[in-house]
Amino acid sequence: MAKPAKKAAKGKVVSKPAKTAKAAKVAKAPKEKGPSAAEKNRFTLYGFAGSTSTYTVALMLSLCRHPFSYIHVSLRDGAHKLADYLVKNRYGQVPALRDGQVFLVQSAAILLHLSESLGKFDGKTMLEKARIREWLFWQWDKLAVPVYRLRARNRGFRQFGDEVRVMYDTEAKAALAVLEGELSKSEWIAGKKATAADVGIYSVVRFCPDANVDLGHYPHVSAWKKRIEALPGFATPEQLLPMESRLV
Ligand SMILES: N[C@@H](CCC(=O)N[C@@H](CS)C(=O)NCC(=O)O)C(=O)O
Repeated sequence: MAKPAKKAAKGKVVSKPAKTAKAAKVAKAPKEKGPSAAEKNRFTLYGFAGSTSTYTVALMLSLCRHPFSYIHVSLRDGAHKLADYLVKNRYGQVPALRDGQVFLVQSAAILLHLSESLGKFDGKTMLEKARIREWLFWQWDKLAVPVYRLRARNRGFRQFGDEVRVMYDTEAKAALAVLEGELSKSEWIAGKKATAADVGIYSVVRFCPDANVDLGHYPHVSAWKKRIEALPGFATPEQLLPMESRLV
């Protein structure tokens, strides 16, 4: 806010001396404030480039425009089962997120933590908050497991026969039909704007083609996917998850 002009002793208004052209120019173009050192150091994400659960956390941080360091945990070398990693994630899985002094695990729980603590992609009412949790639980219950199992089979990481493949395929399609119905009624899953529920579910839907599940049958889901990809800060797994560690 501009300071009021100073009053002189006799009640006269004394205006400030006029700024030189150079000083005025400097005042007009303030330097853009980058993240502070504390902000930069706050988050470290431990993950693996091919991991969908790591991607969802990286995407959330990117959408929140928050810098983070990234530590590559080599699943191929079994680094996620070593003692120094198990103190970060008791389940021996990626991702883990260091927020200051604490480690957080389970990607859906991390999304909720980020949305609440950064005040972005969070619910604005008790009902919206409850809806976000509901959809994130549903996502793991009904959508993520079949899609991830089918994707892992396609990539040669899991072996199972055709009967099981058909079962997962049916489950994935049933879950997408539920999502299609919901997104035919509203633009976003749990609120009037994008929330952590959209970020979490997007990170599964994105990988449907890798699981041979065709999104062409779900026009509302496909349109919503494009809306997420148009959000400021959106980035792909390739852009966010390198094969080596990256410190900010
Ligand atoms: N529910 C967990 C799932 C994490 C998960 O399945 N991570 C995979 C990579 S995407 C993993 O670490 N797999 C190795 C293992 O389970 O031993 C989460 O959301 O964080």
